[in-house]
Amino acid sequence: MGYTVTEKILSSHLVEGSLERGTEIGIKIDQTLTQDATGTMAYIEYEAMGVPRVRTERSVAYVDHNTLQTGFENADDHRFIGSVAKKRGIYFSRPGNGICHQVHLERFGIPGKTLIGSDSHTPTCGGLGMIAIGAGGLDVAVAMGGGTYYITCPRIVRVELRGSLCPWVSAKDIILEVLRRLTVKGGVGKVIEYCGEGVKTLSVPERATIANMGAELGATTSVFPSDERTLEFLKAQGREKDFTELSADSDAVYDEELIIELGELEPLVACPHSPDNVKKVSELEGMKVDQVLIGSCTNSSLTDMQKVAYILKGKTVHPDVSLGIAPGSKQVLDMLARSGELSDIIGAGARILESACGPCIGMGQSPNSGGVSLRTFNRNFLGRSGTKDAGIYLLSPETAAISALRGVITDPRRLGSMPSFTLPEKYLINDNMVTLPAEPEECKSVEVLKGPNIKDYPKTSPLEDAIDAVCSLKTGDNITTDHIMPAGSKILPLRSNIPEISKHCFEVVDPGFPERALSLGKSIIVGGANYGQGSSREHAALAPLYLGVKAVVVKSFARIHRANLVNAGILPLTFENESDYDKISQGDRLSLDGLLDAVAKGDSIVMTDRENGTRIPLRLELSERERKILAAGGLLDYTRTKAR
Ligand code: MIC
Ligand code: SF4
Repeated sequence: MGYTVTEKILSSHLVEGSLERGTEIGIKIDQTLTQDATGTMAYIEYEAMGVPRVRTERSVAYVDHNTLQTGFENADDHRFIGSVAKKRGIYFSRPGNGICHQVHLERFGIPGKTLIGSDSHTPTCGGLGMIAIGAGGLDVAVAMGGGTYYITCPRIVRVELRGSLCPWVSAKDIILEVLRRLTVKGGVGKVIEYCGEGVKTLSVPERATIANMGAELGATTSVFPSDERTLEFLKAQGREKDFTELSADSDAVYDEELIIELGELEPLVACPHSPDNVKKVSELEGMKVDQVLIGSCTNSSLTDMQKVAYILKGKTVHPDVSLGIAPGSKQVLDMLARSGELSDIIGAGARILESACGPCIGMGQSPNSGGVSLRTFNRNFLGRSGTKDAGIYLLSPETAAISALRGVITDPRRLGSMPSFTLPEKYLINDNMVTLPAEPEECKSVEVLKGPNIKDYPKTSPLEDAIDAVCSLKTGDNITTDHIMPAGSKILPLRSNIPEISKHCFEVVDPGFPERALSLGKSIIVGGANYGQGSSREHAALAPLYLGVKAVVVKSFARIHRANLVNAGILPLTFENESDYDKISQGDRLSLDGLLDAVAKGDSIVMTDRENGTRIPLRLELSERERKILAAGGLLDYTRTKAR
């Protein structure tokens, strides 16, 4: 029996377990990445572990999220990250160098290697044939220290791409079609592996767009083969020595299959407030637009920007529209500047933003009240743009650019014939914004620079045998980590200060939650299906930990958030019968007994609702390792005790 690309990479990195679907496996991690919004905490955790130098083949620390710097906090975080990177053997990508996933794809990703990153869109490098996975900061810190990374052995979905795309239909439309079919829950516990003749028609940056937004499916990751198109990209980046060929065996066995006829796809758009609320652009044509934003780690490659420049050249942005453009990296921006295409973009009236996440994470450019904002990004969760009543639509750069000119949503196929856009033979290579770490003998003298806003990891305590606590919050389905721990320009500067950021926990759902939880001392959250989807931010577990949340009881969890809860020592419990969800009300007194035993060896536990005496059976699906972590009070304590 042959192997899939996923199995080939996983088996060559397997440290624990076997590739049996649904069981926990441990894999060796070759590369890590962090960004600044999750990185400060990841490096606080790394420093607490006491490993002098990273033990990976390559670890890179990026600064791309918190670049608005409206106070000292972000700049202090950047300085802290830079100093830890220098001391601990980590490459430091300075602010201005670009968005972590775009830069990692260009300069560091290597086919066949494993990468974890403290950001949910780390799978972008799946476009290069890597197994690249988003994780919580603490998992990344452990991997930097040489520790094994654990995941549930995924089911593998074969997505066969047939034929080729029609003019002005692009990679974004492919992933929107996958989202339309599978939904935001459809990828949980799975790797999405692309194959078929259609794959060869897509360049690495196009594949990266698709792998990037696989995060919105809840997938563990997405992966493409490494083939002649991969070699073409690596050559153009001056990195052909990093190439290895990698493809699935012809008799490889998959768990599920999906076929997409590329020639039948039309331009698509994800409507508010979920990336799977997908419609055809043609159905929405004529809708008035207030804002258009082009960029983010999904769609900010050189070719994306060249298409935009071509569409905008010699025209003017519609008078009622504000168009913002953020090229994904310094390499992209510099090449656009040299070719004159940047001038075409500026000439049309676009507002040029720095090469960073910016508006994608609510760092500026919030739309007007009730505004319609078209974005080439990957997430349109409620409130993420900074304007709660705005409607955010996710679409391709082609659709975004023509709509910005016309002032209404417009099908880009109206542009008529399309010139061919090909990758440059040579990208402009200048890594001068990547600071190398100090040599091992010099690193002792490097000082770690901590600003006053950088506080310690919250207090943890070992698991207690009984929890008697009030349900401090009951939520519905598909709660995102943006609901739990919102981002945006006001809250992001608090990422390295858990006591302060906790005051905003669940702000968009129930602003009274933080105070209520704190005054209760201990509490339990009850939620619906796919709880914790979206961003990898471990703050969505650390803030509840600080506020005294002991357990989260839901219908089902999203992968990264569940792992972050375990890492924080918070019990992740699921209903045995989903209908029991209806029996609990917010404010009910809930109790769990015999936890030490159950966490040590059980797979179920009964929770009693003291208000009405109802006994609710819950599932406790834990690996042996997770049992020990929870008993110790979290991964940090567990790692420390193991090291002793
Ligand atoms: C996001 O797109 O939501 C983020 C901001 O990049 C997050 C990380 C974070 O919250 O810092 C992610 O995707 O993991
Ligand atoms: Fe940055 Fe947006 Fe990508 Fe997250 S999704 S890494 S905020 S560009």
